[in-house]
Amino acid sequence: MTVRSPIVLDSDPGIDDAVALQYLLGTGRWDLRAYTSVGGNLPAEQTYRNARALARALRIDTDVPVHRGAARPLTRLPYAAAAHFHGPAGLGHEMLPDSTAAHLTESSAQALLRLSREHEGELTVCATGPLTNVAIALLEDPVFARRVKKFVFMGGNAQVPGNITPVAEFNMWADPDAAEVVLSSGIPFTMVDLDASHRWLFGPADLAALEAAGAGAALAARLLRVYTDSYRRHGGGDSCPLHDPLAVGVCADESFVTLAEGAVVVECSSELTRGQTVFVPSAAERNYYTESPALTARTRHTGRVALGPGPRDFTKDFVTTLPQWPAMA
Ligand SMILES: [Ca+2]
Repeated sequence: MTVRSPIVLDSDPGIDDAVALQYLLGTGRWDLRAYTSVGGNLPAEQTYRNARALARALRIDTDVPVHRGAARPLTRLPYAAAAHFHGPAGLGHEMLPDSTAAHLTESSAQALLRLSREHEGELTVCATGPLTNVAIALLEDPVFARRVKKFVFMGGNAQVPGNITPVAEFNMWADPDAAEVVLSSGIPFTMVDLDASHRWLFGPADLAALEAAGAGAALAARLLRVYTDSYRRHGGGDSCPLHDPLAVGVCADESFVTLAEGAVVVECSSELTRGQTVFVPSAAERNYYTESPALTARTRHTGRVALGPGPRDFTKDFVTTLPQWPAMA
């Protein structure tokens, strides 16, 4: 029997978060220790509600604790709703019933800290929303950065335009201060950004495959139909990117993306370029930029940054893996 590795999914469901969770379960390779919600696509209370309902729909609510995330970004006003993309309550047109599990008093950040101690050196943390919870954990205990084995997040854009402003990706824009805390902390990060996620598209043939995959994939198919319609309305054609599922995929297999080593500095002061992720290739890859003390001081910690898709077909893996864990809604 395969030993499953401990992981926490920190998420702001959200449609692509929802299917990322089902995909994670479908891989069968992870021991999901907690599902920690964070505000982002919707206010924190709504993403928490959605996380509980999804845990129930995916039949994990008796085994996997769901935690409530920070009520607002580190220094900014509470999250607005991206309802125009994800539907009025964040999960398309679904009205999923709440879980009957007890509400926990331990917050998402507290759960992250506890699990990093219980699984020191072994825990993978995958974040598919703003990085508020992870930043709070790091501010509370900076050693968190050294206890996690791997931190993979969906967010940012290294060499391509943004998706919420011309220069910023949504998760980084939603809480840039949190992203800056995390990316300068020394945590071993892998940034799964728009450079890669906009290249793994889910199209009509993939939707048809999911719709044909049986009742257990019907919820995901309905959600992805709404998501694709949203992208179509915003000029995205007949397909949608698999942002959050790709981050989950990269936790297990980096060959879905092409990675480069470097530092990422997040713009926090300017409203115009808020949340822009400035990718600075590692010293071995560059011989300029050295005259900026600001950059030099802030590029001490490097991580791995996706610069494009990798050799292994992620969309194909997603479509075949997700139905392995049937939903009951
Ligand atoms: Ca998300």
